[in-house]
Order: sequence, then structure tokens, then C-alpha cells
Amino acid sequence: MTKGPFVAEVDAILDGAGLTNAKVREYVRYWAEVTGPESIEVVSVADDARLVQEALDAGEILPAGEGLYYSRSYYKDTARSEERTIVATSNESDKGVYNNWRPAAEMKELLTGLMRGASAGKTMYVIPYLMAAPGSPLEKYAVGVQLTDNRSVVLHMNRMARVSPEHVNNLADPDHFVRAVHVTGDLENLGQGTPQDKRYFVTVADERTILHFGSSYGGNALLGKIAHGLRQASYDGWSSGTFLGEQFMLLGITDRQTGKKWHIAGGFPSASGKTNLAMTLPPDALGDRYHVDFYGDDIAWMWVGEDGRLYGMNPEFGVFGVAKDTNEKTNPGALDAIKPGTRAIFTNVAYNEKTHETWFEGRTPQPPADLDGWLDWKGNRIADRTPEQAGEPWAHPNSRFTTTLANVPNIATDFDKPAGVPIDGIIFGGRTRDREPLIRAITDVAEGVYDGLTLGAEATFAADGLDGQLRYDLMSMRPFMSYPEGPYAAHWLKIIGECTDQPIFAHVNWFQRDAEDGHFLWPGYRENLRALLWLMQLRDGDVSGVASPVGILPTKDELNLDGLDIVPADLDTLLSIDVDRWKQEIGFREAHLAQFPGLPEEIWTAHRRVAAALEEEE
Ligand code: OXD
Ligand code: MN
Repeated sequence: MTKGPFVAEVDAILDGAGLTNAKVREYVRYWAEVTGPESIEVVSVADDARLVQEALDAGEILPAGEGLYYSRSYYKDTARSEERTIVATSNESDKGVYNNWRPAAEMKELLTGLMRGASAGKTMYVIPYLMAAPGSPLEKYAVGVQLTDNRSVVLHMNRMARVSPEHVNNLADPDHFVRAVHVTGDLENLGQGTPQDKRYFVTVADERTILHFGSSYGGNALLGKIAHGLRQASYDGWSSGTFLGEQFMLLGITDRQTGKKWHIAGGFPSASGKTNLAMTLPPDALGDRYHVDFYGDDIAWMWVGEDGRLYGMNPEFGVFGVAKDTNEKTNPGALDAIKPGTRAIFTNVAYNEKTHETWFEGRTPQPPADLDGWLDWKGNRIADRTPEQAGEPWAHPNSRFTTTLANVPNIATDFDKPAGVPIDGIIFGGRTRDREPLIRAITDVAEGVYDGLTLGAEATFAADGLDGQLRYDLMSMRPFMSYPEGPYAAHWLKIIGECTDQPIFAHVNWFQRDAEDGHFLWPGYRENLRALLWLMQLRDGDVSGVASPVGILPTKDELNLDGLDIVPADLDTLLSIDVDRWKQEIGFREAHLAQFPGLPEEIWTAHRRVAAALEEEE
């Protein structure tokens, strides 16, 4: 084949960067011809300091203190867009309730059209990445190459994934990598939220190709994270029959007295405290005895190890955390992870153009008193606000910080271990003011999976929350589902069923409130460890709890309450269930599950068993 001038030029760039995988080169050439950038650059994390300087010089990011950076995204581009997110395949039977399925051929044609020539005048960055520790048993599912025309996206990827050409050069199958194409588009003319919306965030799951057009916000633009790490991974895990890719945090607990170490993974719908729990520290009174290790705050891939245990790992290399309400009480570890020198990037928080400080709601009880130099997340001067605007937030509610895992002070020393860690417990927890006790443990696998499928949290908008109904968010994967819910449940039963030493399941709730005055019954935050310790003791047979129709609850004596001041009546409520409320909940759950064709019979059996046990309760 004779090479035209453009192809020869691309080849020279890839040679210069040492990118030798012929299939990757072909992919880069193909999309360079479609998107038409002015130049191409292959990225490695070693280039980060130079790229940061270039982005500072270009005004794309701003200095935010020593070794800290600030970025602002277009004001209509600040969050994931679920309605614009699609999973496409060539097989209509992949259509589920939540995956927004469309035919692959149609989507590829549409996206190619939108992307054609759309990177004109820009640099196309080639980001070879790995969503795993090198040597992981799931490494072959973790390889990807993102193309992006946005330098700030590169800086974020350098923090969120392992980035280097070496991750894609010597693959056993050179064609087995995720093709992840990101084109920003003309953000000011995309009709966001209108009938003419041009944004499309498509995962062509059976071709392992991601095509995202029309955003530079992390959740839509960092393709290693949500599109690959969750949607593609869960599809790969299912189609290979070998693993689960879930929106789960992962932590470890060590009992220094006995030397025991446990690991817990868990799914929490948004605004239910997942990141804070993942990074939690023990309460002061238990700090001498227990140590908590942080592994991951957002994604876990889980598989069955040779010893018959469930293993898990966090495929990410960083944290893309919600800034709002991060403070010394809620998450001191996160504050350490974004302190000067960490090279963290803040997005859409408030920024002081004179002092380079940042601030977001909940960082301190009150915003800075001296308004001089402060700009809100849109870049407008706070001091110029009219009285009507005075109450508006300074930071966007979905403003973020991006930092590497290693910056979190209690990062596990073995977080990078390719073998992953054995999982002892899987927990689910949605923010609910009633019905859910502090913790209820579930030892039956089908009942545990059923509990994950019926995970819900209080709706955040009044309109969604009819009659105290929860917004169901199965396994906290609703926005990331890539294949139908029936097979999804069957795949869960298969993977956990293959374990000869199965993890225990549990449902937790840190947010129960008093029915009369609304106060939180449980203090939350670091105290949450007490519930997890009980769960691990139950798994080890050191406590036995009391049976209830919806699982095993701790007795008051079993829960370690050393140093905790809690009103006895509140504790009674936290450790009991409201049978009438649960009977009503069962009806809601039935309607929720009935949407999913092909749900395994074991799940319906578990549902009926819980319903019958509730009927028998006085
Ligand atoms: C999310 C995230 O949107 O983790 O869930 O950023
Ligand atoms: Mn998430």
C-alpha cells in the first residue's frame, strides 16, 4: 500500500513516540483522517509536567496554589448526560430497560458524521492507557487507547488511568484494546438540552469501541473511567462470563489485635456517601485497634480466584471526586489528597483570581468573608452579585477534584498488587430516611443479589419521589448498564455462585431520621466502621445477630459502641425494622422488578420469600 503524505506523517509521529502496535497505529490513522486534527501527539504520563505548563500558558487551566490547578468547563457542560448516553451493539437482544440500546451500524455512521473534520485546527492526543495494575488477571480487558482533542482531558486521564505507550505495545492479541474516541465539538453550538441536542455518548460494546462527541466534562470525556471502566467492562465481564464490573467502592479493614484483614466492596447511588465511606478512617475510640485502607471510591472489577474466593480491584489510578461537602469532618483524607503539591485539578469550584484559592459549598460552613478576587464557577465576580443572586452557589453542585490514588493518605500499600484482594463482604446502601435499618446482613446469594437489584435511594427531586417511593438504582449501575437486566442478574448469580467461599452481603443505611423531628439517628462518617466490623464478625462466626424477614440485624451488645454517645431509643430504631413500611416497599419492588424480562427465577423466589416472611411478622 502506498502511503499518502498524511499517513506518512502520522507514521513518523507514532514511530517517534515508540508506539509500535500495528492495530493501534491503524486505528489512530483512521480516526485522524475522520476528525482532521492539525497535529497529533502521543501521550505518556511522563509528559504531564510539560502538558500542564502548556495548558497554563494557553489559559486552559489556572494556578490554584502550589502544584494545584483549576479548570472551568462550559456552563452547559458540567455533568454526565444520561439521556444522551447510548449502548450500541449489532444484536437487538442486547436491549435492556436502562442501557438505551441502539443499532451499532446506525450509531457508528451518525458519530462518524458528527466527528468528521471536528478536530480541525486542534491537536489530537493519543492516550494509551491501562485500567488495571499491570499483570492483573483482567489486564487484557483493561487496555485502551483514547483519542481526544482536548488537553485538559489528557491531564485528567494522566491522573485517572495508567498512561504510557508501553501498555499497548506488546499485547498477546494486538487487536484487543478498547478504541475510545473523544471529540469535544463546538460546545457553544451543540444545543445541549434542546430537541436539537447534538451530543452523543456511545459505547459500541460488542466492538469495544467508544465514541463520545460533544462534551469536555470528565464523566463524558474521560473514557477510561465510566465508558470503559464501567459500561464496556460490565459488558466484557458478561460476554466472557468471567467477571463483574461495578460502580463500587473498595476498602480494607485490619484488626491489629488479631491480625485479621477484611475487604469490603459496595454500591451506593449518588449522594449516598460512597466516596466518604471509601476513604473513611476509624472513629477515634477504635483507632488504636483498627486500620482502614482505601482501595477505590468508584469502580471495582471482581472475579473468582483460583482459591474459590471473590477477588476485586479498582481499575482506576485516581479519584474524580465530588467537591461539595468535602471537609475535615466528612472526608479528611480527601482534603489531604488535594493539598498543595498533589498536582490535583479542581473543576467548576469557586476560584480567587488574586490569591488562587479555591472554595466550594460545604468546605467551610460559610464562604470566605472577603469577596475580593472571588469568582463563581462560571467566572462571574461574587462581589458583583445582585441581592437576588446572593444565595446562588459559588461552586457548581457537581464540581470536582481530580487526584491520584497515591495522594490519599490511607491508600492501601497493596492497591497496585496485580492479584487484587479477596472480598469478604458486598454492601449496598442508599440514602433513606426510613425503612432501612443501620445494617442488615444477607447470607443467601440470591437474596443478596435481589437486594442489589432493588437498591434505591430517596429521590432527590420531589417529582420523582411519589408516595415515599425510592428511586431504584440496581447495584448503583442504572446509568452504566450495558446489557439487559435479566442476564445481568443471572451473571451475578453465576459469578458469586462459582465462589466456594462466598462473600457475605449486607444493606447499610447511615441516613435514617427520626420520624418526628427529622434528626439523623446515626452519627455517620467514621462511626460507620462499627457496622462494617459487626458484619465481618458475623461472617467469621464471632457474633450471630438476630434474624428478621429482611436479613440478620445486630443486637445492641454485638455492635461495638465504645466511645460513642448515642440515644438508646435511636439505637433501638436503628436496629429494628418497620414491618408495615416494608410491606409497602415489597409492592414497590415487585413493580420495579417486573420491568425486567428474563429475571432468573431465583430472584423472584428470594423476593417471595422476603414478602412471605414479612406477612408472618406481627
Ligand atoms: C459518576 C462519577 O458520575 O463517578 O458517577 O463521576
Ligand atoms: Mn461514580
